[in-house]
Amino acid sequence: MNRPTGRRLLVSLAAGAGVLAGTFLVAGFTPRWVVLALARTAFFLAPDAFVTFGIQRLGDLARPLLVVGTALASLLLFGGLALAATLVAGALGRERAEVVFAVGVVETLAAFALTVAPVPALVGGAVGAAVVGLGGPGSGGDVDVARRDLLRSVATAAAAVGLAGALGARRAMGSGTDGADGRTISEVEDPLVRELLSTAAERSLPLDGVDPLVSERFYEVDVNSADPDVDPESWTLSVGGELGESREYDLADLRNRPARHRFVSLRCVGDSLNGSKLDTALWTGVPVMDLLEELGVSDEEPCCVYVRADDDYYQEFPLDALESAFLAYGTNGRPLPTGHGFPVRLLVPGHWGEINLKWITDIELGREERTGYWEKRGWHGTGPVNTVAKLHGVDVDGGTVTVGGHAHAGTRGISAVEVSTDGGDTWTEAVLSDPLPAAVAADAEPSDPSVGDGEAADAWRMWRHEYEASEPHEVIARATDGDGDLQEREESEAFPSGASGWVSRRVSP
Ligand SMILES: Nc1nc2c(c(=O)[nH]1)N[C@H]1C(S)=C(S)[C@@H](COP(=O)(O)O)O[C@H]1N2
Ligand SMILES: [Mo]
Repeated sequence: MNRPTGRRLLVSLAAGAGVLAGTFLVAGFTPRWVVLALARTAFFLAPDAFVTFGIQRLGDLARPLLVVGTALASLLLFGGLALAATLVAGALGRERAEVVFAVGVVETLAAFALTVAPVPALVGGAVGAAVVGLGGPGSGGDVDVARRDLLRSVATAAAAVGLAGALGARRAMGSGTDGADGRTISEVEDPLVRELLSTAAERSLPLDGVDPLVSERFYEVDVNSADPDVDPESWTLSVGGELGESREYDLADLRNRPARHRFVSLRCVGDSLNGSKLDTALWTGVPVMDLLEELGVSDEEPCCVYVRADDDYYQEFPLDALESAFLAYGTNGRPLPTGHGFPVRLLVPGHWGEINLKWITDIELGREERTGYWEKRGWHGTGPVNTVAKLHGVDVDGGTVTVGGHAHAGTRGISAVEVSTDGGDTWTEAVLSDPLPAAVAADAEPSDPSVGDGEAADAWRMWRHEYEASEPHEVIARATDGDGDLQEREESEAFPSGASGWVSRRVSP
């Protein structure tokens, strides 16, 4: 490769970087950024086995790897387009200004085709064209680039990337989407929410390094690399569908209905046996059945619910699951964080996380079974959760060992957690936290005696066990659900129906 061609290539790559930076400046880390738009397309087109492998083997790394991989692919794509445009326009003997214009048009069109977002596409195209312009493309088939021009061009692209990076870092710091906003309970405005959160804090068992009954950091699982940014003003939910009447609700419609506060745990079917994709929050919202009853869709005997969300995620599940389902617009006394479905998500107590749709837009009833997003990829996660006792806390203080964690069995509830330190020959019952309180109407008085009463229909409990030991040993934990059924002993991986087995850990006093 001779020198001028090498320089031309570099200018084109710099233009590609300029497009990535320019679109990012406007779109930020959203699906309107070309890289994430490409990632989304790739993910939806990828073979199912590949996606399942990614989730299974790469776990939390899958998402960053996908983003980095797609960023490189986008760089090559937009760099290649810049090169093609300059070569073609140059071969046609166009003037320098026309060559630059051609690059701008090609980059803008390509960015628009990926994102369907005109403003980021235009800005991306403009930055790409500017980089090429400074790189001084020749005309009339002359594709030489002077060294000084090359430096200017690369410096412009680097500046655009730097600016985009700085802006991205600021935005990332400004918007915590993980639900951990660092507030203390006393800073929560609503007195009833404050009362419920205090009750949860009081009932939490003290365990080093283990979340209390309301998670401090709520896990996130998404099929896309960036969360959709839904405009709460124009958001609507369509309910009904194929059977009978349909109706659209906006956020104000939901907020004007009688609301409830409710503790609900969520667990991902992809959570490993002793993994951390199990969390609990206090959610605020309205029962789905209230909306369906108003529509009167029950006489045609629908079997199935089809739900869809703003990020193109979709699921199907049996109608019974909807009985106690809930449309939540609040969590722990504030609006839902973006990462957990702002403005509204579905909660289906007792069922694996995957049918708890975030950014929900459609609830439709029908008479045929369909295949949901994860079922299409081989998972069986539309049913009730498995029973599990997690063992996350192990504290050794001299000869005193304290073990504990959370136990969850969905709507079946937990009736006991037992611990064995002799390989399963003998079992001792652990201390269980008091259950989290049942759902309450959001207009109840905090002092009302019913507040804090009852038992949440789907929330984990905490367990704790303290004992003396002098030798290294294995400690095993197992739960019994509210129906009296013992946690499944046979070990299985999360794929396809959720992990099973009893958690054990080595302890060295
Ligand atoms: N719209 C949408 N909803 C979704 C998902 C998604 O990718 N998109 N992921 C699902 C999965 S697999 C799980 S486990 C839960 C996780 O909810 P969380 O991220 O709030 O913890 O959301 C579910 N709802
Ligand atoms: Mo999940």
